[in-house]
This record gives sequence, structure tokens and C-alpha cells, in this order.
Amino acid sequence: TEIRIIGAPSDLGQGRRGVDMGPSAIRYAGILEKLTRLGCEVKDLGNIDVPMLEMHTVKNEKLKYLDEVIRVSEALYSSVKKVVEDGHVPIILGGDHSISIGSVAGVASKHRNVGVIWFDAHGDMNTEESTPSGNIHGMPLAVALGYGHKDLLDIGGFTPKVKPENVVLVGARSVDSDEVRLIRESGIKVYTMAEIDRAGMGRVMEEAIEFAGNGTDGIHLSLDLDALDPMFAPGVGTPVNGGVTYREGHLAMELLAASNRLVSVDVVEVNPILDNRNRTAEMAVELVESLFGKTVV
Ligand code: DIR
Ligand code: MN
Ligand code: MN
Ligand code: MN
Repeated sequence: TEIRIIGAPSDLGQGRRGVDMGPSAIRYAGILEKLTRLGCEVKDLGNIDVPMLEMHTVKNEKLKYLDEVIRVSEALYSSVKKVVEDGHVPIILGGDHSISIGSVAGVASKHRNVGVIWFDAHGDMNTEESTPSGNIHGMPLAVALGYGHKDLLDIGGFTPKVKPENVVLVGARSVDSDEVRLIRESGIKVYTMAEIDRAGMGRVMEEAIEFAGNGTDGIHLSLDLDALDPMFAPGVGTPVNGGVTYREGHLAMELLAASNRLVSVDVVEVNPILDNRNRTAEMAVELVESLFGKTVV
């Protein structure tokens, strides 16, 4: 299999500039060169077109930049769909996590029974009803499961994109009060940081790979860099203390690599203007190297 890199430089899902520079920061950290050095066949398809935040206004305080997020989602859906139909593995560089609405739709259009591992400090399970911020980057996992605004569910023309029994959230430690209800009702599997502390990342990922990979068409990894502790990934819009450590992060990626079930990856929420000398993009690239088989010997 070959890798195709797609940039999705959107900050529309959280209304704060900088995360739209994520794809540049991750490319600058050497993603193409490092994957090539690992022996992967990699091509960069460039960025999809994203409307500029400043050119648009918020029309609905509970679904900020909805029309623009829909446009981005449709563009990314088409781009990802083409890559997976050609038999390649897309790595989608965000942008904030709202871009996963389009990427999951694109992957699921071919792999109708895809499993999802959602690496995140947050639940991303808000809807218009539960959101405290109106930011769509807090909603993409709900949308993938079939909850949310009709126009978001309609991306790709089918909903839901994934089944709850094949969805696993790993690294959660900040969930909004009204978001908890949908997480519980939905029936997805959640490994909070407390569970990672107790069982260890190795055990947690073995189980996560089983939930997302057993009997499915493969695993989509949605990697929000804020899953990592801010010590290792400071350049994110909503850092939360007590996150996944450097070694735990690598172990998780190594186990996913060994599973041989990966079909697509999102790398999101890298914000170089909040960062300390591009450390977060560098962390992201190191994790991607482990995900694609980098080992010591
Ligand atoms: C929060 C933040 N739950 C919200 N979400 C973030 O605004 O809905 N997700 N940062 O990654
Ligand atoms: Mn922008
Ligand atoms: Mn997220
Ligand atoms: Mn997050």
C-alpha cells in the first residue's frame, strides 16, 4: 500500500487562528521524508481549499461556521474517497478536528464497516443541543455515529458512518456535562486516562484494536494531538493536563502498526502559533513514523 497525504487547513471548527497552519507545520517537521525513509511509498496531494475564517461570519452560535464546515467536509470527503478507492492509505493533516467529518465519510464510503479509534483528551460527542462552545470540532465523533445537524450527517449521502460497537475513544479526560449523556447512550467504548493508568496503554490498545478491528473493514485512527500530555504536545488549542505520555503514545502507535488493520489516519489540532518551536508537529510526525512501522532494529 501507498500513502497519500492530504492537507485540510481548516480552523473553522474552533474559531481560533493558527490551527489552519497545521498541515504546513507537519510537513515542515518532515512527514514526507521520514515516511519515505521508512520505505513507504508516499505522495503529497497538497491541500484542499478551505474558506478563510475572516471572510465569513457566525450565523448560528451553536453551530459556528456551519456552511463553511460543510463545504470543507464535502471537499475532503471527495478527496479521501478517491484515495481509498485507489487502494491507498490517506493521512489527513488538520486543521481542527471538524475535518474528520469529511475524512471519516470518505473512508466509510469505501469501507462501509470501518472501525474507529479516536485518540483525544475530549469526547468530540457534542451536538447543537449539548455544545457549550458552538465549535464544530467538539462534534465530529457524534456526527460519525449519526448524531447532529442533518447537513453534517448528509456528507457522502449516508449515515451513520460507523457503528458504536466499533468505535473506541482513548485518552479522554475532558468531557462536557451534557456531552456525557450521549457518550453513555451511544454505546461506544471509552478508555479514560484513569483506565490507561490502571490497565496500562498496552492492554488498553489491545482491547481497542479488538473493538475497532475485529470483523470490520479496517481501522481509521483519528489522532487529536491534545490526547498527548501538553508536556509533549503544547501546540494545541485546548490543552488538558494529565494526558498520554511520550512512551504511551508510541506504544499505542506501535501496537496499531502491528495490527496491520490501519486504513486511514487523521492528524489534527496541531497549532504552530501556540507551540514551542514546532514541537507538537514533530511529536505528530514521530507518532506517525511508529504508526507506519518504525522500530529500533
Ligand atoms: C469542547 C472542546 N468539548 C467543545 N472540544 C475539543 O467545545 O465542544 N475537542 N477541544 O477536541
Ligand atoms: Mn483559516
Ligand atoms: Mn478532538
Ligand atoms: Mn481534543
